[in-house]
Amino acid sequence: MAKTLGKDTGAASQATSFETIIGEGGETHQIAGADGEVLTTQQGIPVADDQNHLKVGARGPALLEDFHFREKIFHFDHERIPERVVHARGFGAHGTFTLTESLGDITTAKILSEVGEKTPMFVRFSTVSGNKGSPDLARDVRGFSMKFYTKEGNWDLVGNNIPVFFIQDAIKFPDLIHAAKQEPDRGFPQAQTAHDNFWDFISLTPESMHMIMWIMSDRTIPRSFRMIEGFGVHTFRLIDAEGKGTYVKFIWKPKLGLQSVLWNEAVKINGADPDYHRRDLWDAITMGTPPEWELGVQLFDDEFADKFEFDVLDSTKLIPEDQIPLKIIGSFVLDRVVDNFFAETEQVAFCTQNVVPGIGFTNDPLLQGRNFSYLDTQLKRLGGPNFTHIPINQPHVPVNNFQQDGHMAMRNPKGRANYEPNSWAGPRESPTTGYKHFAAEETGRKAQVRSASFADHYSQARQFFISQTDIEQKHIGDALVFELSKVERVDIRELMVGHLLNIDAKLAQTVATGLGLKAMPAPAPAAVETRTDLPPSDALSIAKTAKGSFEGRKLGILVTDGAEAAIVTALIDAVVAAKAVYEIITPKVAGATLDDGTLVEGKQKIDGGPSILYDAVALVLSVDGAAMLAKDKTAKDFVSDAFGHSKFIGYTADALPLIDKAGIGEDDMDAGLIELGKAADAKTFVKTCGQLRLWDRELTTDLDAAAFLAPAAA
Ligand code: HDD
Repeated sequence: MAKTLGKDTGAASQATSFETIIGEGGETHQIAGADGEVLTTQQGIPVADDQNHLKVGARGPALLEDFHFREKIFHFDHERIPERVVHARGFGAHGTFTLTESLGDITTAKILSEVGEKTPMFVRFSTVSGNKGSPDLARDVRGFSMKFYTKEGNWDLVGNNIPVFFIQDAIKFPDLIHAAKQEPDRGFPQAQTAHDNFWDFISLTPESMHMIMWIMSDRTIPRSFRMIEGFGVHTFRLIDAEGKGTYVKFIWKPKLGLQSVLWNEAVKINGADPDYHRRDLWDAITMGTPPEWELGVQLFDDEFADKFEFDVLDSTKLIPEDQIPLKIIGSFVLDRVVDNFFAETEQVAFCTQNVVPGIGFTNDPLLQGRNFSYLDTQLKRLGGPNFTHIPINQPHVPVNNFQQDGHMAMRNPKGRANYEPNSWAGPRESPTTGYKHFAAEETGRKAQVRSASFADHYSQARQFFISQTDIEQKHIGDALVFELSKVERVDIRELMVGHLLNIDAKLAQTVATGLGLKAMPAPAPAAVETRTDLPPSDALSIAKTAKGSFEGRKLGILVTDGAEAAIVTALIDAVVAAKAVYEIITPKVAGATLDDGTLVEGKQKIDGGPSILYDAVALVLSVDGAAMLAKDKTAKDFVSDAFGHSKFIGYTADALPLIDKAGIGEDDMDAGLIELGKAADAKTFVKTCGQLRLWDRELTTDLDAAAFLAPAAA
């Protein structure tokens, strides 16, 4: 006998009503009310029972006749599509690009020439080497793919957060990716380059050395997608109405500035919140603080290309902003999260060859190969040639052609003509508005060759390294030592140090010391000697371009019962004024009762809110609260990690026993520990947090600092 449990008006999220009853076997049935939505099969047939499949008797065998059961299981069995072979882990959002400066004199592309034009767009951020379920804070390049739904069709810019790439010719891409991903015999490591195969390939591929400097830098452990730059990497071409070309590189800069975390922090974030980056973007958009980027271009002609030190077709090289300053032409904002992750983020299909009239390719041998690969990949992933019919991939302009049929065809034209030329009706060519490829003059011998102009593999690697601040250089050394320490073959470690010798002697020495090499290996053979005349460029450093603001960052406020309400309130006010956000962390998630009797709710219980999730922390504790937390390992880790990660820590005097028990003695108290004696101190503290980290502290908290501080070998 069914037993009625009660009626529900579905107040939480649904407007429809339902009745909940318990079935004979004790299972729960939710029965649609009079105005309720009725569950149906894919054929629209109403379903009476979604808890039990059809059987002979209550304990008998299943019957094939149960079409609802079979359809439901069949559909579930086919829910997955192949994950992307690279960049499998990703997160997307919708936004709008607005043009502020016209490039109408050098391109016919409307999106780049009509000032004020707002173009809807979709962006997908990703990591490269991990699978779909890998953690967000893997040390990895971030993909930065953009689809612009322009008035002239879709334009895809499929870039990264690093302006150069590992290889020069697309034919090496499968080797690079095989080497970076899990080793084929054992199926690990996941989302890590710290293993033999990767470094074996790299040490035998000197063209990757510039990229290696970038991936060993803090760029590959970003604080947030909102705080990374984007680069189109290749030299593209803009084309005007007369068919004249202008070379262009696309670069986008985050309004919040660049920021990264520390490696020790990244490792812990991956455990505490593997979705750290996607949650951060989701939160920022849904809380009404949408991230924004400026889109800049570097424009140049053949004359510059001919005199530039390197080949502009070589994707392992960049053009320093000091040589060609960035021209900011617009900005885009990401202000809408997806309705459905699968439909949008998973099914979005970016193709480098999707360009609109006025934008063209160059002969960059990496780009030429990509233009084949992406379309090919979509066929495999999305199962047929009609992936452009999926809403996220559909252009926002009419699509008219005679391509027809195929799997899941959703756009099926009416009428008799399905060919052209024809004597019926239908779309026709347009020599005036149609896409015209750049009419390049090409000559040459048919051969499998690499241009000699691509042969310098170390000079820009060195330029990048010398452009970093001391602490950034230290991080590059730390990362190399960490990764190469995971490499089992000593000859690979040595060969890598040999390459580093061609980049910077001190870096090579730091890494050799860090690895405990017995002797310095010989420099790796170089096709072209490293140039030492390339000047440092500030734009290549995260620290040198810092904005000095706490905007968009997050303060973690640890609070116990009896803590000073005035300080908590002042901190919250200061954070809000700084356009930042905060989370209250309490010993129990229900919250803490402050000294004025108010209850402040906890967003996190302390075990779920370690300090690695915050940009800075404040300890607002009562005497009893501090005494209690001083005995708690998690609370001590909260403080010692924040200290070890060079974060700013605000504290009330009563919190000192916890600070002490966290291993921070009186001698360790530095300018990054700021006492919150009175409410007004909160403002000063949050302003100081705008410096983001007290980097000097790292030299006293890290064993590897010794190797870094040692003088370079002669
Ligand atoms: Fe690629 C995906 C970026 C070289 C072949 N690539 C992919 C994505 C990004 C990049 C961001 C994810 C797209 C998404 O979000 O869906 N790839 C780059 C950059 C490169 C690059 C910046 C060098 C400058 N890629 C590259 C080469 C090849 C590929 C040389 C092959 C010859 N890439 C692919 C692919 C992927 C892809 C296999 C996998 C999934 C997809 O395309 O849609 O076709």
